[in-house]
Amino acid sequence: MEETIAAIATPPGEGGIGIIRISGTEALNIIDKIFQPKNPARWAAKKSHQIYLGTIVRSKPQKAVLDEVLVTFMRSPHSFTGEDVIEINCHGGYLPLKLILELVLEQGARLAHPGEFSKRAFLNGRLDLSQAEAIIDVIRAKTEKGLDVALNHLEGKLKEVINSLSNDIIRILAYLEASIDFPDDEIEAMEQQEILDIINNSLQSINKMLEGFKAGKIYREGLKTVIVGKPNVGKSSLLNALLRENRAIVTDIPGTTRDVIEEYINIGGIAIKIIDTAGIRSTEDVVEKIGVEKTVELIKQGDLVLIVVDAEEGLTEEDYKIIDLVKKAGKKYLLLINKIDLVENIDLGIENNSLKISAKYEKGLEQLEQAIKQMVGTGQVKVGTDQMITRERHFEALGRAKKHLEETKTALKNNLAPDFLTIDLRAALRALGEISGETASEDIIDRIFKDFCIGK
Ligand SMILES: Nc1nc2c(ncn2[C@@H]2O[C@H](COP(=O)(O)OP(=O)(O)OP(=O)(O)O)[C@@H](O)[C@H]2O)c(=O)[nH]1
Ligand SMILES: [Mg+2]
Repeated sequence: MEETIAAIATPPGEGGIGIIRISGTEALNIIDKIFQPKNPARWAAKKSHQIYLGTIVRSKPQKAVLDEVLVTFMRSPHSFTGEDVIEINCHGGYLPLKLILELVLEQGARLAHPGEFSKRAFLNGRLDLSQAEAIIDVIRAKTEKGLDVALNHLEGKLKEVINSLSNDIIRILAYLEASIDFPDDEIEAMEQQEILDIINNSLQSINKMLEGFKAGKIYREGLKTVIVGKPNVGKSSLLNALLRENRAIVTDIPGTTRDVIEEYINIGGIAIKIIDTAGIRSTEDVVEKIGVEKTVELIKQGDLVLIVVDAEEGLTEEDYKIIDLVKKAGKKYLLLINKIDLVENIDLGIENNSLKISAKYEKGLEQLEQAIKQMVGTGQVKVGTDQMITRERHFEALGRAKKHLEETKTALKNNLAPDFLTIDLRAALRALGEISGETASEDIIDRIFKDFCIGK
């Protein structure tokens, strides 16, 4: 029998209310022992999906009321986890939550692991894996668009698409298996065309999702934008200007920033993660050197690089080296000519993707935001949010499904025996099943739920 689990479901700290969640076969027994309902007759009926007012009472070491609470009861299987679930709404202070949780644990519940409620929901078939992942994305969404995609997945939109792809493959498999059992009937031309059509349709739908991945990922994680440049060109000033607050220390001493600073801004519904870095130059200072190495690493991880140069100084050899570094990493970048307030006329005349700005006097920032929006290009990706994939895991599995479907197509065209086709079709099916969780290994499943917080 599964153990009954319990945890505090609300974040630590003071709040108006706090919630303790209990799930499992013992949930009702446990709450019965510690809850004194205001209306015992009503509580005795234990109607599901109702709220009951009362107090939580401890009997040891001496009888004491711990808090006045509202208890919600959701009977299996109509609950989040699919098991009997009790939620105790108490006052949102550290002590009531802690004391009530301790009492619940004393009565036989075990403290839940991170994500264990969601994992049970998955194991009991209340959610597929893509929906479980969406829970975390809803909680962590940084923009409304990111939230929109996550909610779509939570609702099961991605699950539907994956299911329908799987069902098509299963249909072909069933047909092919029948023809393996009756080998005398060859696959006729007509049927072959039918199979091809189904596969082509599936491939089209998969390709669309793969294409939308970049945009989807940006919606989920934000666009990683790395600010680089020589020391003292105004990188931290730019970060502050974009954030509209003084987040990073700005001084006229080169080498001010040594640690990487990360913050989020919202440009047109897209979360932009801005990363300020240590200035790049050949350096003897050990601490600074580590910072520079980190910067090179960050360029590699970034989606977009903002290269800042000093208008007064013009483009120096060091600037060109940095531009080269970014180009070599194959990154999209914008060249920002900063401190234009200090010069009358500048014509650095090289890069067409350059912008003139003044971080200190907040000039040219709107154009910069506009340019970033354009470079993201998410508007050009025509994928509905319902089939937009946002996770590397989904992208990778879909890529494999695609490969196997293409191989099936080749085998079909070469008139290979049905056995050959079924091998690839099964592999495609397995790949799709990893997204829904049907064929995901325990490892993958564990990794996904470990990412959750306790109580979720
Ligand atoms: N006139 C003018 N000064 C600026 C502008 N932007 C930055 N500065 C000044 O340039 C100096 C360096 O600015 P920072 O933002 O610290 O430069 P940084 O690139 O982060 O420098 P490091 O962290 O040392 O690599 C400061 O004195 C800023 O006030 C600008 O647009 N115009
Ligand atoms: Mg700095």
